Amino acid sequence: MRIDIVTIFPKMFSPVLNESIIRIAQAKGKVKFYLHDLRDYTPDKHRKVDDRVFGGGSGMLMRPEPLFNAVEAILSKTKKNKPKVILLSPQGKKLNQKICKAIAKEKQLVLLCGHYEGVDERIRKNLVDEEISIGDYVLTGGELAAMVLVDSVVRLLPGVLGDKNSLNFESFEGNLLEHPHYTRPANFRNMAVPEVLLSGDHKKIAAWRKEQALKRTKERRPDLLKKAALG
Ligand code: 9D3
Repeated sequence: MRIDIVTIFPKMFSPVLNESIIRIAQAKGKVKFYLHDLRDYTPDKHRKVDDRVFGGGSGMLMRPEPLFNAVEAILSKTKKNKPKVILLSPQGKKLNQKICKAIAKEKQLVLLCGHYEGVDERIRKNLVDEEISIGDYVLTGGELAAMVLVDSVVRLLPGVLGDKNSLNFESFEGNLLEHPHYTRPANFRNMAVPEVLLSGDHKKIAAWRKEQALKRTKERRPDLLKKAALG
């Protein structure tokens, strides 16, 4: 997968892209990142990316020229693919694992990081294929949201994670929270691991885990149980 990221803060990305799974995915050739400083695509010498709102009101908007120029420059360099252009914005569809899986099937993404009060509506209407939010809280811009999207999508690319692990996980994904997990020592500062997990009785262990997962989901995320019942 090729991922182009358009942002006024390209330096924010290097620490995230150069650690852990994302770094390994690049080393394995599974993903390649191209960072674009939006100010390089401004038509004026002041490198201005924002402007006031027509009709009045407080705050500034991303002006259309730099974003259109940036996306067009990226498209002209990558003619083979038809990239999916994604705007990170609080008005977007709320990200979930199903959307991550769909995005992981794309050959190329162009991620646009919004700022200020938002973007000129012509960007949304004529440049963007999909608008994504990462949840109902206010960020200062789209950069951290783009990193969340990248992290959740790159780990799904074939060959990035051990496939055994990921397949195991799929069967439960989105339905239930996980049961509690323990590792050694069996007794740590007088806090004991539940007896059943040390019993070697795999049927009993499976039943305990199922029950714990249900209990935990009921307590913390009843919304997930409702969805599981419907699906
Ligand atoms: C006063 C209205 N605000 C909307 C809640 C304006 C506004 C606040 C923050 C507009 C943009 C932003 C910057 N946020 C993002 O660009 C953003 C975001 C977010 O704030 N929350 C969750 N997901 C995302 S994706 C991009």
